[in-house]
Amino acid sequence: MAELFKKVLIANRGEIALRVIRACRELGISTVAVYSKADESSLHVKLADEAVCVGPPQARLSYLNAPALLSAADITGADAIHPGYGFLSENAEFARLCKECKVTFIGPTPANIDSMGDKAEARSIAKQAGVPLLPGTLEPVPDVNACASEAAKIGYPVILKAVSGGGGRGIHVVRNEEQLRGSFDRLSEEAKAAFGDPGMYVEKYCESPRHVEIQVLCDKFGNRLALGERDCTVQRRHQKIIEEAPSPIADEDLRKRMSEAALKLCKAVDYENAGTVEFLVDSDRQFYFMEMNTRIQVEHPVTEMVTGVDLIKAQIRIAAGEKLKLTAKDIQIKSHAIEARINAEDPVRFRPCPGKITALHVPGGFGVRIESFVYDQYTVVPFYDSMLGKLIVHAPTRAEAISKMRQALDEFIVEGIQTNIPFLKKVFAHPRFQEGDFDTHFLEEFMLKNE
Ligand code: MV4
Repeated sequence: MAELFKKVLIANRGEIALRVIRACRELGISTVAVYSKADESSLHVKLADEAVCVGPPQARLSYLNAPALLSAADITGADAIHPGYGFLSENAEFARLCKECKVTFIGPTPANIDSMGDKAEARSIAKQAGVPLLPGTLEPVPDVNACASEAAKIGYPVILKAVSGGGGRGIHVVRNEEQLRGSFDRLSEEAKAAFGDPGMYVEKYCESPRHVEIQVLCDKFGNRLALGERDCTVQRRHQKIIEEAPSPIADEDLRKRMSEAALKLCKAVDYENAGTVEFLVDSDRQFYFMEMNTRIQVEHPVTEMVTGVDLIKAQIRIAAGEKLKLTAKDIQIKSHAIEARINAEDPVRFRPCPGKITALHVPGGFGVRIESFVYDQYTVVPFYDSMLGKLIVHAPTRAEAISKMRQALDEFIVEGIQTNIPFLKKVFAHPRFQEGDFDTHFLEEFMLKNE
């Protein structure tokens, strides 16, 4: 067996930093936290074996500051870096820098990150690998005329997407040529400003899809495993709010076909470590490749609950050169898990709502898991995203999981700051949610307008 790392530096903050610290502890690996000046009193600083301040509050100067992070790894003697999600987790250049500094980046190869980071290239690779795609271009369209002629071939409505976007950024639906001509140049300029790349591609627009994604683990020896799907259809402005596993619309057959497609893509790019292949599923339960996320995701715990696999430990073991011991027959999904993201935001306008937590009671009990970095009297700082943590429930059936989630949310007490807990309670009480009968427009249609 390959030797695991001696010391892992966690290049992140918040709940995911704690999640990684705990996994390292269990594996007998010591940990280095990094923190910004605004995070001095964060739990990840207290729970790690060592902690290094890497800069001022702004993420650009701290959690995104590659030289500072690599210097911290150097002075503490860390032999690996776990990037968590967000920040530098999908930055191929950072993964390359780690290699140059002889520190293992716990994640995919720089080439993996690059090929999936270019959304048109990812489509092209998926197509070659035989993964189902919506009709559309496999390369960026050079200008508005080319875009209009492609759109005419595909048939309206179409969706314009930035090649370097992803996760709902840089996308726009157009329903006719006039709308396309009215927005193409502006979108391309916005993409250039946001991602440094004006490239746009065009795809048939799917009106009422569900977002279903497959978790994969791949080792350095060509062993690849799919760990079932997560349904992340409940979103607001491309912010996921509730995720569950399995998907209410998946059966063994759909899961098998989506898993095979995901693994074909992994094989095509020689993917390594944990990843997620995102699909849209239309109302006829046809699925289409959207993009691949080359990181551990926020919602990974629902997969852990239904498969029994610790995905963070798996990432560390794979990066250290261990072989995947699990095979497809070890993955049997017979229970249900749901995650709700708990955000510090005002429940009406959804605006971030930092401040001091003056009282805190978190739910517990059989099948209730909390992943959070906050504690009583902690002050939520305004510099980062507003997620305080995640509540995950696990039960034999979806109905029981929903019931458990509702009890848990009722037990939750957070005073001093506003949270989205009241909003979550309404979603879980909604008959359409309870029936599993919703698409990506659910929150906008049923929660915001009619309330
Ligand atoms: C789409 C789509 C419909 N048709 N592509 C949004 C996030 C990014 N990963 C892709 N997204 C979409 N792409 C085609 N061809 C609808 C969405 C979409 C969406 C997808 C998943 C979850 C929520 C969504 C909300 C609006 C739009």
